[in-house]
Amino acid sequence: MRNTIESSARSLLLGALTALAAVSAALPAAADPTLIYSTYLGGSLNDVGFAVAVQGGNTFIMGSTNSPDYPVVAVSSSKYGDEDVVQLFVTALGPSGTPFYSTYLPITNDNGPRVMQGLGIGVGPDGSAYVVANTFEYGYESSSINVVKVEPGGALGWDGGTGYGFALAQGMTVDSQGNLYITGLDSSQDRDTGDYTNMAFVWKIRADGSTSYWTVVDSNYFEIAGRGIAVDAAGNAYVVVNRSGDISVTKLDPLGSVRWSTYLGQGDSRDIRVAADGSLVVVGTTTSPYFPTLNAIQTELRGPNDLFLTRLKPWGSRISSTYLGGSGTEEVFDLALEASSILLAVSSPEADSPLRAALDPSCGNVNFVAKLDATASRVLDGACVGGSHVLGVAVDSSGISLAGFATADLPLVNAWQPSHAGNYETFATKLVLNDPPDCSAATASPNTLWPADGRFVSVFIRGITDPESERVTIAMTSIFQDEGLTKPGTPDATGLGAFTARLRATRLNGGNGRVYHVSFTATDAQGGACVGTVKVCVPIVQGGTCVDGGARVDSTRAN
Ligand SMILES: [Ca+2]
Ligand SMILES: [Ca+2]
Ligand SMILES: [Ca+2]
Repeated sequence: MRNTIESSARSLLLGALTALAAVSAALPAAADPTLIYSTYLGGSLNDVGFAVAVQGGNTFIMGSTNSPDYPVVAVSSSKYGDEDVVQLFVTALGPSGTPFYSTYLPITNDNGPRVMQGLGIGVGPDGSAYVVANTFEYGYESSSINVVKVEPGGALGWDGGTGYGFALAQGMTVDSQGNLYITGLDSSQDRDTGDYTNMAFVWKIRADGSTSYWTVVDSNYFEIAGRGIAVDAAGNAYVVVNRSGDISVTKLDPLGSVRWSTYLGQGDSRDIRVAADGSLVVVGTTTSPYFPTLNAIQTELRGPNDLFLTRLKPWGSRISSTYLGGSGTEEVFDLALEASSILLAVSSPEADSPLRAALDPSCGNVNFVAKLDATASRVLDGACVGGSHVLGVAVDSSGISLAGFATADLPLVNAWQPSHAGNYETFATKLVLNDPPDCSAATASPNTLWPADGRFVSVFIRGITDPESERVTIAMTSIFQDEGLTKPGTPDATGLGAFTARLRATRLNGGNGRVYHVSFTATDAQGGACVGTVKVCVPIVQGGTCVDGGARVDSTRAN
């Protein structure tokens, strides 16, 4: 257990704060994402954003800092400790990227150098933020879990946690009632033998700070930990547990009793989320060539390890499971779901990774966000943010919020802090990463009007697809024809702005058939759009064809 804590402390904390000195050279941002805002957040020493949450259009970033001048906004009680303490911060930004509060969090048990390692942040329905961290004391082989509630305006609410021992939080979430769930590992030592028993636990804390339950999901003399936790609308918790290299998912009912547990495969899980339809998404890494796959993008392990992404029915049976990775070593830092996609904050450095297929090649070797469709059957898109390393991702209908750390070269858009203050710097970037609908296969339905009896016929646009399978809205923008109006002063078509065109089923006698040119815009739920034009023929004789003389006459104008 001591080894686990020491290595966790070393790899998580020193890894993030000091070992990543060799950040790749300045690279331009990919052209694809639309940045809503992008700003540095930080002071003159090290500032690393570890996690991000969104609620009510606002973005909440938490992380660790030892900067004496981390920006503080609107919180008079905010207090910096000293350079020997790596402290927590929370910064809450409004929809345009301006912080409405930003504060240091208090140092727990303040009696010497220590590091408070940010783990996660969740936001309750009232805008209260719940922060979970682990504190490591220098010179002591111990750690504690810290929990802090931050009120909607940034004032400190309650705080709590475990005493110093061998507990380590590794996953957290907040449900729609403001209940906080933490999973991780805890350890107890037998007084007689000195042996340690390690436990994967789930700790549910109500919004008022009281404990609802603490449940040991599994225990082992070897390595074991709850790695991620998610909660469904009914208050059932789903925890993903690593046990000596084996991954399982366990469901707990709202009182903390185990309902079922299912085995996923060998590897190191990172997180779990509940999708809108109640299905579960689990991500992590694996070195196993035998990780079970089903309906997979990638069926074989590449290189020393790959990511895995497994989807489960609400009762635990597998829907799909895939490797995701190239010939190099991959890592996944965070997972976020929206209705039509799955977002991953990843490191996947090799060009042969499917996660890089939709990423701008100029992104280089930085952590980035990859977007898959909701069924994990396709990689839709990806985005990096200059030379920055993405560690956290959250999403709502207004966009994707990212957190992590930057050394320089952050693209600045509506930047509240446009300059890099020194060393590692947190950043806050919100972007829209959307593929617009595809109009290239659009057709008119019907595409031939017969009989040519002068009726007005409704014509629909078919064949529009959206890469994220979003609902697409169609609006007619123009309707032209290749011959003169049937009755001068009277339109042959209506429907501009509507989703159907109404076309007169007629043509000039003695002509070669009438061709209507119907142009439209197709817009998806995120505002992505394509335009297209379809043709509709009114032949001279039944079954005949039309010769297109071009879009010469505006069918909708009465002249
Ligand atoms: Ca790999
Ligand atoms: Ca800094
Ligand atoms: Ca789209």
